[in-house]
Amino acid sequence: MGKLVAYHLPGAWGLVSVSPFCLKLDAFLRMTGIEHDAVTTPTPFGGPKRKAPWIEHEGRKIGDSTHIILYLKERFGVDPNQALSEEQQGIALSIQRMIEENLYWVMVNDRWNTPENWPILKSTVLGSLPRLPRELLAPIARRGVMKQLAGHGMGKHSAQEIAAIGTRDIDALAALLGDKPWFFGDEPTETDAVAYGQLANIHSVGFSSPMKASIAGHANLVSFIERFAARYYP
Ligand SMILES: N[C@@H](CCC(=O)N[C@@H](CS)C(=O)NCC(=O)O)C(=O)O
Repeated sequence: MGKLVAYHLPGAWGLVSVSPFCLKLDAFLRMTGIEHDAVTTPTPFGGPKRKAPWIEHEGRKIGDSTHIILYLKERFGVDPNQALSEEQQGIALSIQRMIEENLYWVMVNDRWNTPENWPILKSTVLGSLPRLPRELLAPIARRGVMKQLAGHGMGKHSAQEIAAIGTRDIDALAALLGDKPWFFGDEPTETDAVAYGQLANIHSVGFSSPMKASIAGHANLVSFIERFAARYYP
């Protein structure tokens, strides 16, 4: 089997990557024990979809964390979800979609569209770039992200509405986890990697946000993030 290389955006705030999708893939690779090289890349532009993460394996480049995980499951014969019932698999996909297609955009708004967070963000998320390219790239990157936020629709809401949207997702995640150690019981599954990638990236940031406060208000989610980190990022 050829060597697998996974490309991730850089880390900050004690996390391996500031990108929830990169952190999710890294967590999945650790969970399944697939041998690989993890490479940090300052921008997503080397990826086949110009987004991070991406992998290279046996001469192929594959982009999108979900496509990559589907590929890895098939190619390496791993599946942390194999013990789940069909109903649980349906719930797992719904949780993933809520986190990645909705809550993610609340996080993006907190990071890029909140003036007091911008300087902190610039020096961490773009912090691995040398100063001059960073100063040139930062406003361009920010304009691009604002366009994405508006295109998605999240950026059309007021700050209060966005906070309320994110809080409902966080409350739903806390209710789904309940008092279990992992989302589907006693053993971690892919859903835990998805949730960790996103929740840790809200909880650990160096600025306050309504979402961070919302997670802090759910002791089970805070314990979950700590439990995941202790197990896979000791
Ligand atoms: N659906 C993709 C989303 C990846 C994604 O949005 N990555 C962000 C970083 S968190 C990115 O590279 N954004 C750059 C851009 O959109 O220009 C996945 O699961 O990998």
